[in-house]
Amino acid sequence: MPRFLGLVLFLLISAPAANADDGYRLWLKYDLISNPALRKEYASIARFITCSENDPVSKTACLELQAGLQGLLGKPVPVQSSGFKPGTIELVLLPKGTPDTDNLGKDGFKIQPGRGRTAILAAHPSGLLYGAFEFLRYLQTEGKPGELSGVRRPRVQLRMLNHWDNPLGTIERGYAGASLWKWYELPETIDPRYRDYARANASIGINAVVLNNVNASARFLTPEYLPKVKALADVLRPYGIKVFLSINFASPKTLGKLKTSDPLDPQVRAWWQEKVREVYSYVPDFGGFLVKANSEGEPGPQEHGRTHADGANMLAEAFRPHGGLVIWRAFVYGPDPKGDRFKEAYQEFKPLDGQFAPNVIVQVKNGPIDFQPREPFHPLFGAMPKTPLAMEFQITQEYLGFSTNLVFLAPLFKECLDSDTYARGKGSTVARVIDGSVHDYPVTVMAGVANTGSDRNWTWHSMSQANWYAFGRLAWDHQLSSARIAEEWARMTLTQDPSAVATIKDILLGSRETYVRFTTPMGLHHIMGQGIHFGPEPWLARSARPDWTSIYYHRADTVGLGFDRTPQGSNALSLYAPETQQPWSDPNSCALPYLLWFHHVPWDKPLSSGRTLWDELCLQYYAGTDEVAAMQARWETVQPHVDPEWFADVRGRLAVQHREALHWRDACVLYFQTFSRKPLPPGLNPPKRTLEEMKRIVEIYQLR
Ligand code: GCW
Repeated sequence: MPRFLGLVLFLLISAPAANADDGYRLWLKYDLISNPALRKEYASIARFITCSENDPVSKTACLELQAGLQGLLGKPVPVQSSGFKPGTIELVLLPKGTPDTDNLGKDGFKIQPGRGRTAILAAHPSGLLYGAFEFLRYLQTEGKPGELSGVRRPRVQLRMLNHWDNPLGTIERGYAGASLWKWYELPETIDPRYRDYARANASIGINAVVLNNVNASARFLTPEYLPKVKALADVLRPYGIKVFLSINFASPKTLGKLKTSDPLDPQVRAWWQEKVREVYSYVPDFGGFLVKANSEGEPGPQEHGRTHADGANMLAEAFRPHGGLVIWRAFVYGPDPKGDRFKEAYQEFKPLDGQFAPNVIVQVKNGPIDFQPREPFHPLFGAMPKTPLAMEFQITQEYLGFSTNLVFLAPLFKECLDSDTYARGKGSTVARVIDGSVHDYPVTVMAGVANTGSDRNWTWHSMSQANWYAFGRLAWDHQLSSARIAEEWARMTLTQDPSAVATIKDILLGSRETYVRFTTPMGLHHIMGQGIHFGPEPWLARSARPDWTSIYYHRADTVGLGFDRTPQGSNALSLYAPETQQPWSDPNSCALPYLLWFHHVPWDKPLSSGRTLWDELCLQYYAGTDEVAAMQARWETVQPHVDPEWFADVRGRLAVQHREALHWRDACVLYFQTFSRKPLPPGLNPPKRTLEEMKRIVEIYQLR
């Protein structure tokens, strides 16, 4: 064989398959639609695009539509600025005063299929952008005629990612590599990834981004960093995305060299006003500040004897001339060993309702503790009628197995959004508090702590891309079901094969409950490894603060398990409306997923399942672990239908997840057994490892 032929053969064999999928393209693949009949049908309605608008966002809409259609249909789709030929998709900005414009609002759009022409109508360019992506989604998910037409409007105005990215490129609680933002080479060098990030966000309706960590460095407000922020804002703007920054409340002192950062000090107020003016000189459409104050050691107004409202209002005043917002976080808790962390944000913020300036929004985590695998909704939702409340979800899996575990978060988000606060009677769901319809909030925000990073596939665990997708879709429309979101994502990202789609959807939909079962069943919470928040450490009894230990939360003793939050205990239950309290207040009828959130339950108490607490607990740990094995088996069945690289990646990670589930199961069952002093229920094989061995394994997780 001639030498060069050998080389060619070698290259052919060793080159990755043409369709190898490294995950970079996310759900925006735009590969050729494989069904020829469908392709033909779609091609007949998408032969040309007409777009006469010249603003940057409308132009983006047009180019995205063109690129997407060309990929999906496998042929050029020319763009024209006017004219009409059969098969035209027309992007139309409705003139002000057209009856439809009010109805569509800022970001809404209407798709009107007609004979030979499909119109995408909007009142603002961003509506055209979202309409273009909706049209593409319709093709990508092989939509049926009739599904396309109609008006779509987001239910929440600001659909926002919060990046916990630091100036030196690390990400707090980030598991997908380094920060996307290469601060050291900005503003001169613009990584093409910024644009791809913007596209992905725009395709799911995300329109706001906080670039840096809430544990904020004052550095971002310096003349060294503001040009970098401007460079990023310039890339994101054509995709309809506004930029926000997290700030450090002590900046007047650290950066401005003032004697104090007291929010009522006139010099401090003037400093912030000047600083905000300077920020706007770089980014004229700047969104505002996100603030973590007097929380986990971050500076804030309380050091100066002032309230959260004083601090927020001072900043709000600085933003008023520019139309910007102050998003003030409610994640605060004090180290009171006798207190209950569950109640602290409520006690701090509820009395301030009505005291915040109109351009302040208070951002509340979904649950009262901290992004646990399952939490009851935060009692502040529904309790602050005069203060717009933003939702803060966590997309990065800080407490959900980082990126080695497959956990689809849409069901977690939905469970919280669908909870009823009863603030204005039945149906006052958390979702309706957030979208402003319960209390008529003038500004509405849903934020998610991002799970993106510099890894090629953006999220490290390739299936975690679904969580970024789900967050955006739910921020746009909280009425979408988890099942629909899972199906859309699977079709756009992985396969069109109906049985494989069904299997992937099932895996996704069950995954969060499985994770809860093998880590924190029945309402256990905050029993994970200290510091890194990974793996089980239910025995953790000493830490810098009592509310960072595990025993503070599970309260195991020889009598039973769980945190009594009834009137006999901390009475945190009383923070909820009576109708919300009712199903949780009686240990005999409390739904099992919430039981140990609210009750200290005797080990041998019979539960609604017919088993005792101890038996049920063991069963849950074992069932959760077995469910991971079942996920592994189900994933094997999709092999013929998904990209080999993806398949192998997920297969490997599921194997890791199974090993970790066994750690959780064995560690927790053996540890709680030291209190229950009971054997495992019949049919369950006792762990092969001892508690001491488990402690050693977990200790190794924590080693530096
Ligand atoms: O969940 C905790 C995290 C911290 C985080 C904090 C917060 C950014 O462990 O890493 O800090 O919450 O939300 O402020």
